[in-house]
Amino acid sequence: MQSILPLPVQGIKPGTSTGQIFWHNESSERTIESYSPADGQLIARVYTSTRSDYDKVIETAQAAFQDWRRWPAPKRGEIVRQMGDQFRIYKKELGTLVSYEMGKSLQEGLGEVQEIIDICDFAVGLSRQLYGLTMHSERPSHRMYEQWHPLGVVGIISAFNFPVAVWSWNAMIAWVCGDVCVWKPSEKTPLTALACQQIIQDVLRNNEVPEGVSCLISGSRETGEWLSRDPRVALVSATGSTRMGKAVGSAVAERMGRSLLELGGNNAIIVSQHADIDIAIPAIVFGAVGTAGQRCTTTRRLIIHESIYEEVKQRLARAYQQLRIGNPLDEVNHVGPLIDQQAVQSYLAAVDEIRSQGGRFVVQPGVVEGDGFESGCYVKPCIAEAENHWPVVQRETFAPILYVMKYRTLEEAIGLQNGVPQGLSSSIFTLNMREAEQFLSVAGSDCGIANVNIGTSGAEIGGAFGGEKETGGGRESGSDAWKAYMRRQTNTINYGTTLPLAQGIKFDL
Ligand code: UN1
Repeated sequence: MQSILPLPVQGIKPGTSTGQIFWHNESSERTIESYSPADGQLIARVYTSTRSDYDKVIETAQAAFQDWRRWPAPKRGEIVRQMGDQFRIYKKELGTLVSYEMGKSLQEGLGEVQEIIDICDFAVGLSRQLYGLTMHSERPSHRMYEQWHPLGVVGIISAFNFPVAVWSWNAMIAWVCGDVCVWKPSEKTPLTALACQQIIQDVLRNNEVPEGVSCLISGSRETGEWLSRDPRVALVSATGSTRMGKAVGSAVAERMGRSLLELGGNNAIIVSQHADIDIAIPAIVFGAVGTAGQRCTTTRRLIIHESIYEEVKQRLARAYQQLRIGNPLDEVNHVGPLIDQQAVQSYLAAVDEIRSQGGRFVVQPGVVEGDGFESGCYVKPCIAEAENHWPVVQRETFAPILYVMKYRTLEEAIGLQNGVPQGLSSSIFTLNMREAEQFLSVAGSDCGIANVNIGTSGAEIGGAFGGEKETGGGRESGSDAWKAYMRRQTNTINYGTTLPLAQGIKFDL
């Protein structure tokens, strides 16, 4: 069995991988250090790509596109099918590495690899369904139809919180569409990205896939800027903070490129007086503390009907007492660490701000210390009574902080739910059909995802994933999100013997 990491791990050269990992002679002296937030250990150093490494990667990717785009889409699907098989084989190893490098629970690390497997299956089917429409022409003996062609080089900027799944949502779909991919993973999780390249390497080699179809570059913000500003990169798909997304979006727009943005969320659950509270409680707790509050779909706000406010609050406080915080690789634990100490600082800053604004903690915050917590990255999930308009509530803090507030009428609840700059995920717990339908109606949730009787996180890959407003408007993964990775061409064919013009225009010579 091959290792899921190129060995030796220490001192990996710029990760310009095409499956066949390039080993450039020239490489920067600069490295990224990957520390595990689970135990604070330095796992590896990875060299960052230099500008000249980057240019070589893009040139190789461009050349690969010339060939890859001519492969029939179902043949490209076959490559993705084989990749899915590889991820099935290495699910445990990759899931464990995700858990160790990123800090999410092993269950969630494995779940993330399952998302890769699922999107591979989805993409294989899709490879036979990249449908265009046909139209009836207004002119006799004319045929009109549309077809979808690949875009070219797709840049993928992914975040630390889903270090491998988000890449796969983009890459697997882009590949069946005929694009080639250049992946810049988060500098906080470079190893899991290398592991993915290693896992698909044999599939690329054995099938003689042109070198450059799958590329990896490593670096920080500057490397992302190269992608955003580069007219050779047709589409930049970026997942991360709204701040990063604004920078990427405007740089790409400046050169009339395409971007697909999947940015911050500030997701709320409305708990109606008609809710089944027994299912609402675990959904809220998983949504708020899962991945230690570091999903973009994390439940950050809870809008509770005043008649059940005290009851829900108390039941949540009791549920939070059961939470076990600790090493994510130990399956008894529910909550792992935050990604790094900088994340702990922003958690603490948010806690201070909640207090100074008059917020009252129902479940107390704090940093966990002592044996097993030496990395300094473990924090206590907390619940605070807060008001929706406070600046701290209006912004996304990537930590397990849940704000609770009450409402009287459903209109008021929907107003609070929508009353933030972000628009990713939302949900309502109610058994009342009118309430549920109102929440999903045109006058209901303004988010890209709106659920009934399930939480805000844990979306399946079959749906289009993404959100509105400052979340960026992009859609990834399932449904017809594939269209973002292709260009549409409208074709009109005249098989007659005359040249009638559209709109009845006469032009006789
Ligand atoms: C993200 O947090 O960036 O819906 C993605 C979910 C996951 C994906 C989250 N399937 O929570």
